[in-house]
Amino acid sequence: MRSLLVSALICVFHLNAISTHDVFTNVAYSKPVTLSSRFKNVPESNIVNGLLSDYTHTSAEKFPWLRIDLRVRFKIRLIEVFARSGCCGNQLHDFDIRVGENIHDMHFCGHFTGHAFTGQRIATFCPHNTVGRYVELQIVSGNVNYLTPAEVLVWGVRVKH
Ligand SMILES: [Ca+2]
Repeated sequence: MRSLLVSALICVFHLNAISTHDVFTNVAYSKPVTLSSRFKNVPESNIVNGLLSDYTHTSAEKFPWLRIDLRVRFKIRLIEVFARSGCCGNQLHDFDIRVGENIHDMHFCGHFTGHAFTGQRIATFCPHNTVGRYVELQIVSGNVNYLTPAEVLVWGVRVKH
């Protein structure tokens, strides 16, 4: 009887542990994207369409940026950025990633130093318990830059309150 009770308690604890486990998904998929500028008619939505074979493209700027609006608040753990896959991966370089609940109050999540290679995946873990609705990526070095990632994945879980 006693062992049965212990087993039951372990089972309840185990179920509780499972039910509170966060399941992170790519919450950037198909969400609205804003670019600091747009090169020709390359769609900004290309960075959230699930394909690594296309990309978006700003005009030449000193510090080009993009912003994804996740629509609601998420706890964000990991952000993956993919350089374009056909050529020119080195256009993606020296960028900051910021996350915030308000576009006027963005918080540093991570930084990539140097030039990406073509097709490179760059993974950035945000600080523990990062919560936000907006994700920004901005090149912060150089004078003439094009921001041309192929895809951005934001791994998050919905915040209810
Ligand atoms: Ca894409």
